[in-house]
Amino acid sequence: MLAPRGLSRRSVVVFALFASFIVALFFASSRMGALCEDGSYCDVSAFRHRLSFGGSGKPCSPGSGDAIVHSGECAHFPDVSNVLLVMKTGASESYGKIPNQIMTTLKCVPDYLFFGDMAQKVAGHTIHDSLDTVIPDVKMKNKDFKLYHRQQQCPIDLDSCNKNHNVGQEAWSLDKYKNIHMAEKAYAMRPNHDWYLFVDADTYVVWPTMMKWLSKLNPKDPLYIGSVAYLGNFPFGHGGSGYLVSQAAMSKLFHGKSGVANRWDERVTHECCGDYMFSKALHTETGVNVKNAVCLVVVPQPRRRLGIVQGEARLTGCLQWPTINGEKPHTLPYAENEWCQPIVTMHHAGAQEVSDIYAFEKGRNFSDPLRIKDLYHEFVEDQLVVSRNDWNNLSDDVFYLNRSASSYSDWELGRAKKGDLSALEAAAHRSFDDCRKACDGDQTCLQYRFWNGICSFSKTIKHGSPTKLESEAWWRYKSGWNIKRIKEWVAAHDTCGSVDFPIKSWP
Ligand SMILES: *[C@@H]1O[C@H](CO)[C@@H](O)[C@H](O)[C@H]1NC(C)=O
Ligand SMILES: *[C@@H]1O[C@H](CO)[C@@H](O)[C@H](O)[C@H]1NC(C)=O
Ligand SMILES: CC(=O)N[C@H]1CO[C@H](CO)[C@@H](O)[C@@H]1O
Repeated sequence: MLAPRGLSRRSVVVFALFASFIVALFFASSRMGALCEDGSYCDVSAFRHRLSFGGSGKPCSPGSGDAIVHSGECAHFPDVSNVLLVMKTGASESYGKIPNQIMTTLKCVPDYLFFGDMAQKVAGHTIHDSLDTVIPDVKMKNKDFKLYHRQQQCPIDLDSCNKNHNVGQEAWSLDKYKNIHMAEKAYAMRPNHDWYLFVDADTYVVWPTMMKWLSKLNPKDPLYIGSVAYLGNFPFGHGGSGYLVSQAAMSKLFHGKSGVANRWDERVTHECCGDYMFSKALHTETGVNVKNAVCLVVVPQPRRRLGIVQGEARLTGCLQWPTINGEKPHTLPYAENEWCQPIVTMHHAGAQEVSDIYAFEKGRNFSDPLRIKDLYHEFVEDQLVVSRNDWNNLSDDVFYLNRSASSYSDWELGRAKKGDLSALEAAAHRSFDDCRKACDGDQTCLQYRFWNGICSFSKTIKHGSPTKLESEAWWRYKSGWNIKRIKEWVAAHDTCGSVDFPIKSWP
């Protein structure tokens, strides 16, 4: 480059340095796109995060598009750059669930990975095939992989190819092979995060509260934290509720090793579930066991059939912490022990629920903690009415029934109150109205349900959901709430102290 006449040699040197800086900057920024292909988006903070070995990235830069960057939606969102979110999905559900997550809870999250059972691009976002590294022999010989192969051969949209199959069952059978592989892949792709948070595509993560909790834990401790369920006597973090694995635990499991997940492929064919297998693998390879952040969760339906028992306080002696949670606003029990507690995940949240909870969080400027009671006030309080037909309010604390009037299961008979019944209690099983009168007569009863000749009380507030419309009156559900008593209960419990989190340190 020619120096213009009249400039000193020093000016020329400064100019040349400046020019090369501009060229270098231009070059570096064009490289960033390539470096960020897996996560949600590429910006300088994600790039810097990668260089800074995961410790303390810049505060969250919002969303993927420039429009979001300037809208300020993420202005109050916490810095989550030390957590890698690893979301599990399947090709048969990904188009329905992933775009909604991206547009809501992931909007302000700088980096995350999606893993499924097929390599896909959903709304421009990469879904990695967690199963491409499963031992070929296992994949070829096993009917669990029927869906996997069909998906790969599908020449049109997957919904059409899956339409004539029981895809729910097939996706469930395939799902268990994913967990260890996706953990291994996530660690290989992002080895430097402090925390790895594994969730499903219908899990809602309450980021501000999650970050407050994580700030009290040390990722250098080998931690694996979840909502504990048991298979046989073996504990594991329930996948849908989400589980957290610290940097120390992940590196113990994967650092400097290869083929860790492959060591389990054959074994998985004989076992039930991927989250359970992850716990087995982690325990066997490193000795790290799951720590419980919850004891109070209703087991998702498919698991019941497989004989898994969710952790209960009496089994584990743990505190009643629903912080990592398998429930959502309308199925959560609102009760003494949980009311003031923080909540960091919810499960079985449909797209609308994810969207609604996100809007709520945004409306409160992503403040923390989100307590269980906040969900009650926002979502449930205004919906409670005196009674609802064809509705199950999940009341199941105490049952009143007539043993000789119908045949009842051992579970139902076990819950039935025996002896010492008041006149109201003795009549409770006769009708919905008798059930209501009995509930009104018991100071601890907040709500009740009548079904199948059983009157059941609940001492906690649960909203529940509609039931199938049965033609025979005997089989129709009807639920009622003692609104006045519930309001008094809420008023008496609504003042909370400072927030407390379940697991504070290790060991
Ligand atoms: C949220 O923040 C904005 C400004 O940053 C403020 O005007 C508004 O009142 C806040 N809302 C709540 C619920 O705190
Ligand atoms: C219980 O059911 C039996 C058989 O239907 C009936 O004869 C009896 O009167 C019932 N008892 C009460 C307390 O309702
Ligand atoms: C806990 C409880 O009562 N669960 C019930 C909720 O409602 C469904 C059907 O409406 C029942 O199958 C569950 O047992």
